[in-house]
Amino acid sequence: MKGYKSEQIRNVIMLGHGGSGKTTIVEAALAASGAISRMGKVEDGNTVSDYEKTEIEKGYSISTTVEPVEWNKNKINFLDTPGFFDFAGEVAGTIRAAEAAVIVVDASAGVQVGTEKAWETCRENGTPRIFLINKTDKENVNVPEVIAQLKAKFGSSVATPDDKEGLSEAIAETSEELMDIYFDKGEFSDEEFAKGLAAGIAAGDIAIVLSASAVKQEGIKEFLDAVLKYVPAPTVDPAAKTSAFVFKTVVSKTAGKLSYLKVMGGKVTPGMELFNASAEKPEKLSAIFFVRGKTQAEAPEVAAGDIFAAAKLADTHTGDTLRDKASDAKYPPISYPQPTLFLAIEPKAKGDEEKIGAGLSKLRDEDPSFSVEMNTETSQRLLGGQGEIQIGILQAKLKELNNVDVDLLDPKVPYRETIKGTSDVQGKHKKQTGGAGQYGDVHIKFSPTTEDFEFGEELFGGSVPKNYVPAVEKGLRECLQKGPLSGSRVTGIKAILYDGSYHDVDSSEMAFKIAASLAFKKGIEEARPILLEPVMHVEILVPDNFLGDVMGDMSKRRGKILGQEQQSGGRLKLIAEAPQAEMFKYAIALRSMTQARGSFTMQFERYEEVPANISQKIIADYKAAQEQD
Ligand SMILES: Nc1nc2c(ncn2[C@@H]2O[C@H](COP(=O)(O)OP(=O)(O)OP(=O)(O)O)[C@@H](O)[C@H]2O)c(=O)[nH]1
Ligand SMILES: [Mg+2]
Repeated sequence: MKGYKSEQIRNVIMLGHGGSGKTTIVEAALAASGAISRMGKVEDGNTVSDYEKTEIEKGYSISTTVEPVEWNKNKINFLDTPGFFDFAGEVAGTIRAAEAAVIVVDASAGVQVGTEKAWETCRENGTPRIFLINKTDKENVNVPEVIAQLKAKFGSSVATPDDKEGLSEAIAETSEELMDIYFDKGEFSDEEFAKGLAAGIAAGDIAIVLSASAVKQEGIKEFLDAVLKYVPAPTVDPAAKTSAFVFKTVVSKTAGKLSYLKVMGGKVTPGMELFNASAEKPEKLSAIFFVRGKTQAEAPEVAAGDIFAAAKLADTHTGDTLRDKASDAKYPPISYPQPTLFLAIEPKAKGDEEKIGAGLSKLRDEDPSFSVEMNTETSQRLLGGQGEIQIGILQAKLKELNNVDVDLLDPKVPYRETIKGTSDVQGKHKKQTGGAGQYGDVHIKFSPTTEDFEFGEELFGGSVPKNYVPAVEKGLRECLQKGPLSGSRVTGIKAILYDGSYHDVDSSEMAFKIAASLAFKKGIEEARPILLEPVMHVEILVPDNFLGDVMGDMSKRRGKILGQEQQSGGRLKLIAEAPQAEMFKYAIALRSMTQARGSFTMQFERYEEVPANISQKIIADYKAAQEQD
C-alpha cells in the first residue's frame, strides 16, 4: 500500500452495541473499495477484521483491528472495536488513535445500551461522531423512527445530511455568532453552512446520521463519501520532529509481538532509531507495516496522522510514546476502566504457578486493562477484569499461548480473627522422658488492642529468664498468621507475659516458643474470639428507574446505603457499604439488574465483625476441613 499524506488520512473508530454490525460494515467498505473481491461473513469466520482464532470460534470481535480503506484518493483507517462491554479496555486504547467515531446502530433494535455507552465514551474523549444505522434490509425496520429515537436520546443536533433545516438549527446552536446570523437572515449562505457544519461536527456538537445495509452492500459508498466529507483529517504537524503513540499491542504465537502506533508528528521510516519516552530506552523500528486485519505490507514511509504497526519492539508497551531524540513529546497514558470482577486463578497442575505469572505478564501486553494481584492473606492470585467473558478469554489465551491450564474460582474472603474479652492462661511444654528433654512454661494475659499486636512482659524474680523472652514473643507472632477459629490472620491482640517457670538443662528457645503457641491458642479461645470481615465502600451509578432493584439487592447482600446523589442525565449515585464476601460477583449482578446501564467502583473500607450466624458456619466449615486433612 502506498503512503498517504496527512490530509488524505481519516482515522475512524467503530463503536456501538455488540452485534450492531461494525465488523460487517468494515468488510463491506473493503469490498466497496475493491480491497477484497468478496465480502466475508462473521458467521463464516472469514472477515478481514475478526481473524483471531477465538473471534472465529465465538463469532464476535474481541480485539481491535485496523482496516485501511482507500477511497477516492484518500485513506480511511477503520479501527474496528468489540462492542461487548467486557472489552471496554480495547475502546479506551483505540479511541486515542481516532479523530472521529462511527456509532453503529442496529436498525431493528434502535438505541441500545451500547449506543448510549459509545456516545458517552465519545463525549468523555471529545471525539466527533457519526451515526450509522445498519441492517436496514431487515423486515419491519423503520429508519425514521430510529432517527427520532436518536434525537430524543442525544439531542436535536442529530440530523441526516439532507435535513438542511435540522442541520441549520444545529449549526446555529453551536455559537452565538451563528445564532445571530441564523435569526437575522433565516438561513445560512452555502459557505457559512459548510463551515459551520464542519466545525460543529469536529467539536462533537453535531452528529450526522446515515443509514446502510452492510450485508446487502447498500449505502456503503455514500457512507465512505460522508466519512471523507465530514470527518476531520488528523491535525498533526508533518514538519515536527517524529513522535508516535502506541495504542494497541497484538501478540500471536506465530508472529510474536506487533505494536500499533499512530504517528502524532513528523514521519516514520523503516530502520528509524527512536526513543521510548515512557520506558526511557532507545527503540529501533526495524520492520514497519501497514496492516489490514492480519495481513501486513511493508511501509516505505508513514506520514503524520497515519497508523502503522512495528514488529518486535523490545521495551515498548501499549500507552508508550516513541519519539525522535530531539522531540519532547509525551502523550498521556491510556486510562482503562477499573476491574470490577475478581476471580482466583489457579493452575490445574501443581507447579505451574510460575507459568501463570509469566503468561499473564505476556497477556498484559495485549490487554493492559486486567489486574493481577497476590492476596497474601488468602494465598490466592486474583485476576480482575470487566466481566466473566474477558476473564474467560484470558484463561483461553493462557492455554493457547503459554500452554498452561488454569481454573477460575471464587475468591476466598480474607477474614481475620480478634478477641473481644480478656484471658489469663498458662502454656506449658514439657517432654522429659529419655534423651534430651524440653521444658518451657509461660503465663500470659491476653486483651484487645487497636494495634495489630502488642507484646510486653511483667516478669519478676526470674520466673522466665530474660533470654527466653524474645522466643516467647516470636512464638506468639508466628501464631498470628493462622488463628484458631478459621485459620485467618489474627489482629488486635495484646499479650503480657507475666509468669512462668524453667528448667536449668531442658529449657530452650524452641521449648519456650512452643509453650507460647500453646498459650496463644488457649488464650484466644478463652477471650471471646470473633471473626472480622472486610467491608467495602461501594459507589454505584444507576439510571434512577433501577434504584429500587439495586437498593433491594444491596440489602440482600447485607449492604447499607449511606446516601445518594443526583447526577446528570437522570442518573443517581448510590453510596453504600457491603461486606466483601457478598460483592465478588456484583459486576455480573449489576449488569443484569440494570441491563448493563449501571456501573460501580469499590474499595476496601475497614474490617467489621461477622454476624454470629454466618461466623458459626465459617468456623464449622474450617473445623470440618481441618479434620479431613
Ligand atoms: N440483516 C443484516 N445483518 C447484518 C448486517 N450487518 C451485520 N449483520 C449481522 O449481524 C451480526 C453481527 O455483525 P457484526 O459485524 O459481527 O457486528 P459487530 O458490531 O462487529 O459485533 P461485535 O464485534 O460483537 O461488537 C452478524 O450475524 C452479521 O451477519 C446487515 O446489514 N443486515
Ligand atoms: Mg465486530
